[in-house]
Amino acid sequence: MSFGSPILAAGIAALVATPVLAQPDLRDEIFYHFMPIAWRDSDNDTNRFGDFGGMEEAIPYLQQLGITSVWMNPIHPSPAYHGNQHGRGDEVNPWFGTEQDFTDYVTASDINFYVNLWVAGCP
Ligand SMILES: [Ca+2]
Repeated sequence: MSFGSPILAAGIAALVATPVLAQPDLRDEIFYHFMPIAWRDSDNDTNRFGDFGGMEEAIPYLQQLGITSVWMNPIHPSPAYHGNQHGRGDEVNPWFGTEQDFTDYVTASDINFYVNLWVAGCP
């Protein structure tokens, strides 16, 4: 089986080989789902796309709602206007910010984050 990208293949192999020590029981999680492009713009860019800064600003709101996990549509570079169809799964779409912005966002709280990765859509 080939995944196309050696980086993605290595990432998937690492996930499969690494035991998960503290995986939450998803039946106990309270999820909030959104499309990153359409949620929380922080920099008033031309298209008013959502971005990691805006998502991070919304963490107190999510905590107030009692959210324990966030489920995001793909955050990877995309040729599609909606960002849901994506290319490389090992990069973040610059519409949303940088990899450091993403890291800052997902480490800013104790909320769990899940990102859709359409493996069949990766080149
Ligand atoms: Ca923006």
